[in-house]
Amino acid sequence: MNETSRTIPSVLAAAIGVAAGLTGLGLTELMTALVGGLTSPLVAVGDRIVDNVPSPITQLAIDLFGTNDKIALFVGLGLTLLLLAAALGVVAVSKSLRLAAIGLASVAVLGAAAATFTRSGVELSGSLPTLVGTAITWATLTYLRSLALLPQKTLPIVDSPQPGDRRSVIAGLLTLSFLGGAGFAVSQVISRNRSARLQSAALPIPTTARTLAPTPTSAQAPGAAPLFTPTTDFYRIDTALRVPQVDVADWSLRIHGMVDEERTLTFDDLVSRNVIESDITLTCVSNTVGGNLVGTARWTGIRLDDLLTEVGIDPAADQIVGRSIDGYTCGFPTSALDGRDALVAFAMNGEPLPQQHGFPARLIVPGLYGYVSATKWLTEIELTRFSDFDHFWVSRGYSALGPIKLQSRIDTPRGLDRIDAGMTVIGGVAWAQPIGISRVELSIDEGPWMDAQLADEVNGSVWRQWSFPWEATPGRHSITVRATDSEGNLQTEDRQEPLPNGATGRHTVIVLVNE
Ligand SMILES: Nc1nc2c(c(=O)[nH]1)N[C@H]1C(S)=C(S)[C@@H](COP(=O)(O)O)O[C@H]1N2
Ligand SMILES: [Mo]
Repeated sequence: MNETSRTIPSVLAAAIGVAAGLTGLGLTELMTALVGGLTSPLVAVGDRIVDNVPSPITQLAIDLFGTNDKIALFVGLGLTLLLLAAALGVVAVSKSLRLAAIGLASVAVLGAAAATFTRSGVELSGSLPTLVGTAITWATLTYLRSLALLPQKTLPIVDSPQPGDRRSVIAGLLTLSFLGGAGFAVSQVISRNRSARLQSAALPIPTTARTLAPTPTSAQAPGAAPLFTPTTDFYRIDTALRVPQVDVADWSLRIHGMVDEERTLTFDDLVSRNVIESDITLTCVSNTVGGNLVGTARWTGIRLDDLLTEVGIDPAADQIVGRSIDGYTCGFPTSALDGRDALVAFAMNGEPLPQQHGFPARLIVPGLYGYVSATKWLTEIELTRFSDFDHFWVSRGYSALGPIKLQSRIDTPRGLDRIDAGMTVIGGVAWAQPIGISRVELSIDEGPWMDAQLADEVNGSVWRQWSFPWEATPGRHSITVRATDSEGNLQTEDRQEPLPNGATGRHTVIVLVNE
């Protein structure tokens, strides 16, 4: 270590590293937003984490952060990179440039590998953004370093800087960090605009052969969640850190595997078929008892059974696999084609599917958890056998089959709500897709079970709303709900975690009633 380098404080060295990292990452993001078909290394690394973390940790993340789990992952990844970049700066400025090069190259190899070996196979252009980003980071790093290590006499500054004056270094690193930050911000704007543009290409929604009447208000119970979940509030669960942006002009749906006649549909082919609407409650296997990873929408699409009858299914096939453009797969039994409205859906609540919910088309199968059935950004339907193919979550510890379990939830009052004594309404939802609910009961303070009032049923695949007028007395009370399905099965009180095939147990809320 020479005299000059020892005079650089480590904070400044770390800041140089961070500035170099920000510049490299920000400009790489900008490049991937501008050039179609390139994957951001940040997203690629995140994807590989999502694909490989053990399922109990995924579930924990969902429990802790809910649908913000992706943001949590990015924040964690960002902080890690920040620390690495700071370390890179310290090593480069105060220790050895060669060591810094080795460090940066190692991170780059990870990033490039993550973007090359993707879920859907080997992506040859995958490492390109990482290479560019690494080059920018290195150039920035060495530039700022040389600025910082420049002997005082060669500094071409008129008001002769004092020894240790580092204005030019700080100005340089702030400028470059700003450039990186701006690159990142612009990349976000570009991607948002592209989403809006791509989505408008799917308009108008075609007229349907079976248009549903508006749902009667008698199907909505007081105190229960809205019968139809507003699209903006609809839960979102998927492994896609960056929502795939699909152009309907390039999109197609290929139906292949154990079929008599393989077929490929364009988006126009899809929407010019026999289109129907169906109200269906979608449920996530990761939903905990009382949780909100469940929502109801009016879906527009074509019937999957019609489509598959046309192509002809080999009787030996027992699994229908839905493959997404991002490599994700669902798989469910051919026996689900029993007349329920299994759909290839392209609209949700009267609008083209939002990007996050699978634009331009997805599967929706009543009665099956989303992880086995509801492939978003659908591009392939493959007929195969369970013995020949495991869908995405199977190797991660979830069951191959995912029928939705009978469940019920109290929406009002919320847990630990403080309410006034007197008449109040308890309300909520219960579901047993596709057969429906026949009874909902409540128990206050573990007392006798009392029947709740059921709102009208929309269909067996939509959650059933219920309410219960309650004379609340002062003090602390527990309210527990249980449901019975239309075949007389009572919701179990046995508690089971979401892994491997859906939570069981009964929802209880504690409420505090004022004097
Ligand atoms: N391509 C793709 N489709 C997917 C998933 C995914 O990770 N990737 N997740 C599934 C799961 S687990 C659920 S619960 C539903 C959720 O659909 P939503 O986000 O529209 O509510 O999508 C399913 N379809
Ligand atoms: Mo899910």
